[in-house]
Amino acid sequence: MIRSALMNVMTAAALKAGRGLKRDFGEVENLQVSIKGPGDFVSAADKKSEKTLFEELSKARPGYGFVLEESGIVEGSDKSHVWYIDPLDGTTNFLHGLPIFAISIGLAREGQLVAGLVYNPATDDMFVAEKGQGAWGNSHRLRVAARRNMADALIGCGAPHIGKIKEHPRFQAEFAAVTAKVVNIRRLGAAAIDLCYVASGRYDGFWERGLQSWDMAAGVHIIREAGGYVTDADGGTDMLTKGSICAGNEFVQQHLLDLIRSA
Ligand code: 2AM
Ligand code: CA
Repeated sequence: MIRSALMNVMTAAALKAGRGLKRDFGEVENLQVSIKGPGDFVSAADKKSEKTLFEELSKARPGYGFVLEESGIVEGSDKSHVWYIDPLDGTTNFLHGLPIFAISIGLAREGQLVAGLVYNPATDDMFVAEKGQGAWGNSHRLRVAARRNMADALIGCGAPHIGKIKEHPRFQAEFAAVTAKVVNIRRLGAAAIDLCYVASGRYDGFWERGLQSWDMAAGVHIIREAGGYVTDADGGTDMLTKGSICAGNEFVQQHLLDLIRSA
């Protein structure tokens, strides 16, 4: 467990927003059968979650800046701190009644990630990390998996949706290259949770393109504090600006990166 003032603030905000999301998730199932579907309802749930997170974090840490999925950039008077917030990662899952979604909160200080939290209110799974204090999942210390054989590695990925059809050929080539070398592939649909699964050793590695900074900031920090390695798809450290990510332990990350670069 991390007992710090910062983590208390982050956890309290996530639990408050999470209560609302969980309530709304309970309604989604009933809306599947309506002609209009749950689209507008989910969009409102997403915005409500963001409003709660913004208000709670602004109250507790006045002046910090924000990068928010729904509202964009909010400059703060304190130029050295920025929150990266995804109020509902895994929106498509939420919309379809799949309990794989999360609130993701990352904090950067002077441009360096220093804290991360990913919370799935449907399963009550909470992943947190703070610089120098390790990564934790529901009060257990997290460590990336130790596997050093790609043929034993379970690899997660994210696929571009129908609106990004131009990205499909590259994804399919990468998918083929990775499938040929690893034990199998998984695709959950919530990048923040996928990254925590790398941190907890459930996945040996993960890659995805077309993400945003708020999808990744918390998860990147949590993986690093769990002893893992993270780069963008070109092998650099510009994940948050390039929107691509490749993660794993030192061995798997390097081999996975080689596979997707050669695809
Ligand atoms: P979201 O649910 O917050 O949109 C799925 O592969 C992952 O991609 C999810 O984490 C999803 O986050 C993210 N993603 C980023 N941009 C997206 C977009 N424009 N449409 C759908 N998913 C997106
Ligand atoms: Ca997201």
